[in-house]
Amino acid sequence: MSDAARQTLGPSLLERLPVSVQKPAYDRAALAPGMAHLGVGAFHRGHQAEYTDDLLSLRFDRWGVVGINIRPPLLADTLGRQGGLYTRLIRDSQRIEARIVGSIVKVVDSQESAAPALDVLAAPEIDLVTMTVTEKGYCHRPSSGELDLDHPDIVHDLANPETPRSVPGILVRALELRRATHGRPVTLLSCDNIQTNGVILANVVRAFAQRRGTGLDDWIAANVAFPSAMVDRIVPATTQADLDSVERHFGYRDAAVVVGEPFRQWVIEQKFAGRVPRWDLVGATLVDDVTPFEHLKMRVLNGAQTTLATLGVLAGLEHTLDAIADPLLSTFVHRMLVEETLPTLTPVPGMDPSAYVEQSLGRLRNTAIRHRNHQIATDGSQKIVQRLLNPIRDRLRQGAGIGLLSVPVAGWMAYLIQASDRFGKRWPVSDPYAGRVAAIADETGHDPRALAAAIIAIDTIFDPGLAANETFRAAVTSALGAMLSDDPMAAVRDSLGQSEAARLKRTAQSA
Ligand code: CS2
Repeated sequence: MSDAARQTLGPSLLERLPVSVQKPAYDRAALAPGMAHLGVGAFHRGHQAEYTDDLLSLRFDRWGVVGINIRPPLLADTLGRQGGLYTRLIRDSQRIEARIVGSIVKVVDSQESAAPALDVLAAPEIDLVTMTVTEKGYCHRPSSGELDLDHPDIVHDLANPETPRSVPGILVRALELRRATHGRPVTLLSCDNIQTNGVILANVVRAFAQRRGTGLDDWIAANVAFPSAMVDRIVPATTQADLDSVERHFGYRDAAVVVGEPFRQWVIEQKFAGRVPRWDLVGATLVDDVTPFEHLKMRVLNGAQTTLATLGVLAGLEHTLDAIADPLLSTFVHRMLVEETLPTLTPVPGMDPSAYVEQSLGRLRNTAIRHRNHQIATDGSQKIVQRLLNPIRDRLRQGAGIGLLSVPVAGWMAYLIQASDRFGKRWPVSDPYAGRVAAIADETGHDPRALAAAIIAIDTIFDPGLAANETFRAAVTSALGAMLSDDPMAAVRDSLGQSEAARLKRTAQSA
């Protein structure tokens, strides 16, 4: 064995690691698989896999995780070579804490064909499937939460149900195989940042199953649970600098390092089928209704991230930490959350929403977490409904102002428009609607009114009620106009001035 191989993380290195690196406190060799996870990215490694590792240390049981990727990257090259082991670093401005997480017992690459994934998901020893497949993985229409039957992967999978490639297609095929073989119940637990993620997952799986027409949907109704969950920890995509930092600080190589902040939270709807791990013993909260927690997290923390990310890119800033260090953006995001977002939230047991805003903004100021604005702006079309449009709808229903919340909506549009050909490809974007917005920009040119109107007409993102609302259209159009000018931050300054003037007017009227 070469020196490099000897110093690469894997089961044989566990005994030789520095004492400053925490190791699994259980016998990994005795760990058997009991659940699967779809989408083993940084977030899973920094969140659910860590909770499971905590649980295994506290109360050892058959809860090893089989990690499956149906999209790149290949797991065999990283976690696979390391026997599933990886380093989880927690960083804030003061400290760096390293721990080896041992809960992933096996990894399976299923990018070429669904067969390897189906083998795992249909196996009788798998009682639970968690997933982080990103917002777009559900193939739903963000504006309604229903399965998008025009989605090319869904069209493909309905025609070829035994060789699926979409998440709904793969899950339905796995359930079909479970029903035909052992019939054991299973919980499918979404850990993606979509509001009512369990409902959306149930919608897409059951709508697909109904089209199979084999009575499968009735079996699903009786044997499969789709709890909703709110998941939280900021875990940016791992960079080469993160990999290097492990080697520098602790003296070994690890290709699957993940770096996160100290804060973590997991609130899970108590609605399970069959056996489930007792994550509630290690900090997760089980509740009857996740909705108020989801609203709080997605509208406050994620709303702030999307705002800082898109406006940050337009202002030429690289990371969330740079955007929040900017006095104008910091004032803007704080006022937006306090004045417009907070009044849309329903009370959350044991949590003070105002304190939550301050805590969330504090988390975004953690200078050791280098979250790229472009990463957060990725797939913005799938994120703005739960982060911005839903609070806007609630405000409009209350007859309240939306002058601040409309700015990041225009920011999302400007982010995609500026990247289109007509505006000179200033940055590469990744969003399923990027092509559509670029085509709109090509047809409409620079006129903000025409641009905003054509984008708002995309009914899979903007529901018809919101799209027809004149206050919304006017606010977005005015912000978009400023954002496409030479001084994009004028939109931010103007909206703050206008909302302050409106507030003073209301105070004078009520005096
Ligand atoms: C981020 C989230 O990339 C993004 O969309 O806003 O991944 C965010 O960091 C997590 O939801 C925090 O829990």
